[in-house]
Amino acid sequence: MESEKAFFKDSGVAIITLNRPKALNALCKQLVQELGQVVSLCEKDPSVRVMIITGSQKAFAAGADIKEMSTMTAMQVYNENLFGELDAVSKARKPVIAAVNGFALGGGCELAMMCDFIVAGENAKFGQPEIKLGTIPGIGGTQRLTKAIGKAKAMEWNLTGDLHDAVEAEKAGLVSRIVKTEQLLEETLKIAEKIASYSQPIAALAKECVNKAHETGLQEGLVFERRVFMSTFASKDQKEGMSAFAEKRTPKFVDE
Ligand code: DAK
Repeated sequence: MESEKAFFKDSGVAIITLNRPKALNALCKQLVQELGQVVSLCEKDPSVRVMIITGSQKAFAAGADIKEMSTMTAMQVYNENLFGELDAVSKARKPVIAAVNGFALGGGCELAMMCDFIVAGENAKFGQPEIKLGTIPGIGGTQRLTKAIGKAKAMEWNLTGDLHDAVEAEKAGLVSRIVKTEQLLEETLKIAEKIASYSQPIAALAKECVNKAHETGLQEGLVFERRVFMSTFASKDQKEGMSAFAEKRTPKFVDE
């Protein structure tokens, strides 16, 4: 197995670890296939409420596997729908957090950006170095990155291929927070467990609304948000959440 998963059933958080140390977790076809399968399984597994995708202390993922990719033809890339399995990450309804230590380069940075947000260890390094290889990003490095950090920085990152540390990435808005390298998983778990303690459908709706902001104009997004807000009032969890507040007790959400 090039990737592995560990379940923390009590808290509902699944930790998916990229595990290909000999190549700094470079995304070969097998790893990507397994990752897509594991994420799809987690989506279906009711005991999983939130996913964390992480790597090692040295590398989240140093990009697509350059050696495997180098001899591919354009038609092979198209016919195989190379890395199409990663749609499982970007289209997941459950929250997915990237916990990044070390290198998140090329496809690795793009994978992290497919997650809902990125928590970075102090030693994290991000970049889109494809230009150095005579190519460009293929799964969001020019698109999601531009939406995340704006045109000027995304342009510079893509045109220079330079690496950027965690502080720079956080300042740019790519990373939601920085934690100590050794505490990356522990800190990310705390965030994931907090999210897992809330109503799952309400979290999924909140996620849909934030994503909508990326895909549409402000007025349309505001109407969408208003409709979704209204729909939460049809849920048991909204009634429970507000009653619990008034009664000064912890809510017991039932995901309905
Ligand atoms: N691919 C294959 N092997 C890699 C690799 C990669 N991306 N990155 C590292 N490795 C391997 C190294 O070859 C080395 O293997 P051995 O020589 O020991 O066999 C081992 O990992 C350790 O790496 P280094 O010896 O280089 O370690 P250093 O600490 O000295 O340097 C580094 C770390 C991360 C700075 C360096 O390894 C590096 O620059 N790596 C390449 C980073 C990179 O250029 N990444 C972008 C790859 S292109 C697509 C969608 C997406 C993509 C493509 C298509 N479609 C939908 C069509 C994505 C493209 C990319 O990501």
